[in-house]
Amino acid sequence: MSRLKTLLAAKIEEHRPRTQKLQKEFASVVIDQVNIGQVIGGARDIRALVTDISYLDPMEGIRFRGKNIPETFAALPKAKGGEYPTVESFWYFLLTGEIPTQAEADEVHADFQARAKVPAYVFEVLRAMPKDSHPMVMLSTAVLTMQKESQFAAKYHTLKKTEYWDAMYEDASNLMARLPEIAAFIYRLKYKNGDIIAPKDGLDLGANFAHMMGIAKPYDDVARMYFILHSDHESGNVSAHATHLVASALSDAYYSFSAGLNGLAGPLHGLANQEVLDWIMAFEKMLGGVEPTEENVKKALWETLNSGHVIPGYGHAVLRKTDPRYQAQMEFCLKHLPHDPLFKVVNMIYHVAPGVLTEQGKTKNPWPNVDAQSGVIQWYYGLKEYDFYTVLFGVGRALGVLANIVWDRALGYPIERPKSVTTAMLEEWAAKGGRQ
Ligand code: NMX
Ligand code: MLT
Repeated sequence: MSRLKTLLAAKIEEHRPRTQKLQKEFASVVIDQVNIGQVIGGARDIRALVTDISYLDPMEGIRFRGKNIPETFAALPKAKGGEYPTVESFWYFLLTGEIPTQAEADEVHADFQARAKVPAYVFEVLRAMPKDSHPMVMLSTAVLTMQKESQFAAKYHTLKKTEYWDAMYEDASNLMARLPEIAAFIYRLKYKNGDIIAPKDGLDLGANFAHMMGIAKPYDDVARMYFILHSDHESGNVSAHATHLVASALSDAYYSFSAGLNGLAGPLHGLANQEVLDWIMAFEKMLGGVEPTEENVKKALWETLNSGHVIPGYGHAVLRKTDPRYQAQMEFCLKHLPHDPLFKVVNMIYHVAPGVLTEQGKTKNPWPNVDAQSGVIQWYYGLKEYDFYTVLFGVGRALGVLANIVWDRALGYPIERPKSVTTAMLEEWAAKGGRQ
């Protein structure tokens, strides 16, 4: 057994009594109350999910296993010749909460390489899809197509409940190892006339992805940074929750992650990174060669709001300040592409949009989220087909949601099944001032 899996097994054994004790001795302790606004309003803020993999503070932003973004980047072993940690070391960290040594990270790399072969039928299915399929449909389909590889599904009838996590870990690791090649294949098939670049042995996941995309350095670091930043955002976001929900029925990792990707493909969630570029391109087209200024940005933002649409890349269900993932990418831009014209427009929007949204007075958070800043980096390195951007989010998001469903099975979380009520019941409780 690999060092990662051995450590994970030990961590699971150590953790299980904590969950069991809470369930057995403290099940009736109240930690939240639910009001009508939350029931109608998307379950906002209801404390109803458990994860130890990441936590999102509204003001501070995300912490992975207790570390914020700069701490995470600083703590993990870096890729050879790169400024960012390897995705492999981050996977080890997300699963176990421990910082791997270089040797342990190298072992994950070797393990991923051993698992990386994508079944040929996946490429056949992708090639057979309509040419105008959205890349997220292609990614989700590719993942679902591989369901027949699931070890969890194959062994389900023979496994004890305490052994479920092992098969889920195998499925999650196989999926994680294969996703970069599938994503790059979709890109080259769709936008590069099917001129596919084969994976190369010896490269870490980020570098191999850059290689298969056909984009030169420092895109290897862009890929590492991007996948890590998009990995996890605690458990209530749509992609994480959808993955967890489907996995709670003991559906395997393929079914579950495909569901998560389908949620990520919504414009209020991961597709917002595509929407941001779409908004900027429409704005520039509308200007017809006139220089963007804060004045004409402001006018365009108001036009978007007045037409009843959202400003993509702004607002958040939990965050109440600028997303630190936005800031991390902005720092990258300031270092690598400070004079890029698109970066300048993104910064102009950052100067103007929070004021416009505040003046409009609807959103609880007028600040930018991760999606407002991610496309500009991709664009700069030549990835201008922005309907592909959510696929990049999806590969990154796999790290978080797959690590989570391994732990879901390890801790034996049950099938998720909240209770629904009728509108008449809500009206009755509203009239009585509460549910007696
Ligand atoms: N532009 C215009 N209106 C907005 C925006 C925005 N960026 N953000 C929120 N609002 C509106 C929202 O539509 C709602 O309007 P109404 O009362 O008419 O339904 C009102 O403000 C209150 O919404 P909030 O409670 O502030 O936000 P909520 O938690 O419901 O939604 C988002 C969160 C992220 C869905 C929302 O801010 C949004 O639609 N943002 C734009 C899309 C986006 O960037 N999504 C990506 C989020 C990050 N990710 O990658 O998933
Ligand atoms: C995410 O990364 O999932 C988004 O920021 C959405 C969220 O956290 O609700």
